[in-house]
Amino acid sequence: MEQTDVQGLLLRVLEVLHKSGALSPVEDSKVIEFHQPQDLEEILSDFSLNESCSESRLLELVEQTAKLSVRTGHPMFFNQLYGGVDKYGLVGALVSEALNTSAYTHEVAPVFSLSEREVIKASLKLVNFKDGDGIFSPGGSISNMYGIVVSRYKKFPNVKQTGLFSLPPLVLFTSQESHYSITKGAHWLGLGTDNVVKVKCDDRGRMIPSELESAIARASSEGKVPLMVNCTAGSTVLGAFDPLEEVAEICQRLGIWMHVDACWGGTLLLSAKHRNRLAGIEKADSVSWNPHKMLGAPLQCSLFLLKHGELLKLCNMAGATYLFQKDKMYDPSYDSGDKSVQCGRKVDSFKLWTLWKARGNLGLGALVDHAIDMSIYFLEKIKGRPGFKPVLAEYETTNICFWYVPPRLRDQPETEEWWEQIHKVGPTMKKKFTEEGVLLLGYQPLEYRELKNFFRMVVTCHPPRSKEQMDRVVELFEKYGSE
Ligand code: ABU
Repeated sequence: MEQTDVQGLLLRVLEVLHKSGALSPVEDSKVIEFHQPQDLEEILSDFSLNESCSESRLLELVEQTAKLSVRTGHPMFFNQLYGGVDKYGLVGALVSEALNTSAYTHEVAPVFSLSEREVIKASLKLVNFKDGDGIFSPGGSISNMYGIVVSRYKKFPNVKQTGLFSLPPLVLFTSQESHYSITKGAHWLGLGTDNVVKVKCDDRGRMIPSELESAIARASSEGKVPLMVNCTAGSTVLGAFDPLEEVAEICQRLGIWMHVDACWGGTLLLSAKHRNRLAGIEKADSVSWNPHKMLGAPLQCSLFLLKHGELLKLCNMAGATYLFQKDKMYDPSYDSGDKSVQCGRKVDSFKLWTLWKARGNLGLGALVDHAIDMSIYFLEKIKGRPGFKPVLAEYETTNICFWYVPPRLRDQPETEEWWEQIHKVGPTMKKKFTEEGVLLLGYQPLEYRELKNFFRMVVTCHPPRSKEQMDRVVELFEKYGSE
C-alpha cells in the first residue's frame, strides 16, 4: 500500500473537502443528496471493513462521504439546534484533534488545561458566577446530569459513599417544555422517572411559577424531597425562556437547587441587546451551555458551570493516583480531570477558545444579533401570509415554529379532521424538500399541548443568513406546498 506522509495526506483531504463544496456550501448546491440507508450501502460499495483499501481509494471514499453528507453550513440548513461550523472553531478542533491528547492533566495537555480554565473563566463571567467553576462535558444532556449529581451531593454529601439507599425519594422539577435529558438523568442517576415533575407552562411554553410552587408543596406533603428545579432558557422546540427571576425567588426561599438548561439560549448572553432574556441566571446554582448550538462551535462543545466552585471537585473526585499524584512538579489545581465524571476526555475547550479569541465578545454578540434579526424578519414575513400559521403569536427565540396550510386546506373550519390533514403536511413536505435537496428543516408534534405536526425553522449564527435566504425558504414552501 502506497503511503503519503501525514502532511501530504491532510492537504489532500482538505482539497477533497474544498472541491466537494463541503467547506463553504453555496445556495445553488444541494443541502443534502438523500439516499435510503440500503441504497447508500450500495453506493458506498466497499464500505465494509472486511477488506482494507489503498490510500487513494480511502480518499475516494472520503470524497464520497463529503458529497453524501448533510451540508450543515448550507444556507438552506435549518434542521437542528446547530448549523455550520465557525471557521475559527474548526481551526481549534483540527489542532486539538491533531495533537491527540486527553484533557485530564496539565502534564499531557499543558496549553489545553489553560484554554479550559480561560474559557470557563469567561463563561462564568457571562453568567455572573463570581467564585464558580465548570467543566466541559460530552453534550448538554450530560451537562444537565452534572446539575442533578452536584445538587444531590450538596444536599446529601454522604450519597457519594452510601448511594441512594438511605435517602427519601428525591424529586426534580422541570417544565413540560423542557429537554428530555432531565428524565433520562433521573433514570441514570437512580431517582426514577416517576420522580420528575413536569410543571405546567403558559401558552408560550414558559414554566408557570405558581404551578411550580404548588408542585413542590405537593411533593413535600408526600414525604419526598424537592432536590432541583431545572429551568430552560431557550427550549428545544418553541425556544421558550422560563422566568428565571421568579423561579430563583422560589428556589432560594425553599432551599432548592436551581439549574438552568441554557444549552440553546445561553448564547444570547453574548449579546448586549438580548442578554436580558436570561435575567436572573446569576441567581441559579448551575447552568448548562452548548456553544456548539447557536454559536457554531464544532460539535461537541458543552459546558457545565456552577456557582459553588469547590463542589465540583469534591463531588466527582476519585483521586486516581496514577493520574493525580499529590507530589507533582507543578500546581495540581491545573489538572481538571478529577472534576469530571470522565477519565479520557476530548479537548473541547480549545475550539471555543480559538473562536472566542478571534471574534471577541463584540464579534460574537454581532453574530447573535444578526441571527435574531433574521429570525424575526422571517417570522414577520410569514405572519398573516396565506398558508403560514405561526404556532406562537409572539417571538421567543430563533426557532420559528409554524404550520403550513396548503391551498386545498385553506379557509376551512379547523376541525379534528382538518388537523389530521395538517399533521400529514410536515412529513410530506419534508420528504419533497429532502429528496430534491433544496431545504432541510424539521417538523414535530408537541404532544403535551396536543399540537399536530408543525415545522421548526432554526436560525443559528453560521452561516450568517440574509433576508434573501429567508425569502427563499418562504418561496420553497409556496412552491412545494402548492398542491
Ligand atoms: N439537544 C437538543 C437538540 C436537538 C435538536 O437539534 O433539535
